[in-house]
Amino acid sequence: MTLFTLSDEVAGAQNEGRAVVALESTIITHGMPYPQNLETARQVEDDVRAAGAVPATIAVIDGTLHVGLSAAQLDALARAKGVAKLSRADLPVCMAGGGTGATTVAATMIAANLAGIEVFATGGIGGVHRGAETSMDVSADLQELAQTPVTVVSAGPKALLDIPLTLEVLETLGVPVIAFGQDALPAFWSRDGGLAAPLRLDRPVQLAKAQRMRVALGLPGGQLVANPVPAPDEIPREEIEPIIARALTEAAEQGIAAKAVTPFLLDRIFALTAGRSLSTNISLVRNNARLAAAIAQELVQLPA
Ligand code: PSU
Repeated sequence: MTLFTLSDEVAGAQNEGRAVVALESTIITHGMPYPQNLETARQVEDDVRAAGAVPATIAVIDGTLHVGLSAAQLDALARAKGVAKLSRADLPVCMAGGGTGATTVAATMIAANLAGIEVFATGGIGGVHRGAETSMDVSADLQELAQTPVTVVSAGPKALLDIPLTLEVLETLGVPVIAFGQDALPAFWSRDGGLAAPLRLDRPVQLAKAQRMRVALGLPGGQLVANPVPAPDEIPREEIEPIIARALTEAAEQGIAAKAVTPFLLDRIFALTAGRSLSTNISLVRNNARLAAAIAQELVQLPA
C-alpha cells in the first residue's frame, strides 16, 4: 500500500541527498486568516529554498497524504473552508475515508518520519492548556514528541498554554526542550517566556548531532527546539499576557472546547492586538523555517 505521495521537488531532493524540511498545514487552515495564510505558506517555502533546503508542506487531500504540495494544492488548501484538523487520532480515519485535512504538529511529525524527513518547522507546539487540571486538555503534540524521531523547530510552546505544566509533561516524557542561542525559554510571541529553558544549544550542527545521538542510543522520540522570535517583531510578555487572559475568559464564557480552543484564541488575540500578533506569528514561523533548513543541511552531512 502506498502511504504517501511525494511532490516532484521533494522526490528530486531525496534522490540527490539534499536537505528537506517538513512544514505543517494546520497553521495555514486554522492558525491564520486568508490571505495572510497563503502568503505566509508560500513565503515560508521560499525561505526554506533560499536557505538551501527543499520544503515539504504536508496535508491530506482527498484521502492521499501529500508530502510536498504543488502551488495549486497549497492555494486550494489556504482558501478552503471547514478543513479538518488532523492529529494522530484523526489521520488514518481521514485517509481511509478519502477526506481532506490539515496536519497538526503531531500528524506532520508522523508523515515526516514516514517520508524520512528528520526536521520540521512550525510556529508553536500545542501543550498543556491552562485549566487542564479540570479540562484534561493536553495536546497530542507532546506524546508525539515522545515517540516520533523528528526535530521540531518552534518558537516555544504557545504562550496561551500553561507553560510550566507543558515543560513538566515534556520532562516526564523524556523530550529535550532546547532553547536556541539563549538561556530563557521563548514563548511564541515573546523572546522570554519567564522560565529558564531546560537545555540550550547555539549552533545548528549541535542540534543535528543531538538528534542523531538520540537515535543511536535507541531512545524513541524527537526534540523540541525553541527558537526566539526576532527581536524587532516580538511582543513582550507583559504586553501579551493581559490580552491572552482576556481571550481565555472569552473562550470560557462561550464554552469553546477541545480542538476549537487554539484557533479561537489565536483569532481573538489577532483582533485584540489589531493584527500585531499575526505579524509576529509570521516572523517567527519564517525564522523557524530558516533554522530548520540550517539543521537539515547539517543532517545530510552527518554519517547516517
Ligand atoms: N503554530 C502556529 N499556529 C498554529 C499551530 C502551530 O503558529 O495554529 C497549530 C499546530 O498545528 C499545533 C496545533 O499542532 O496548533 C495545536 O493545536 P492544539 O492546541 O489543539 O493541540
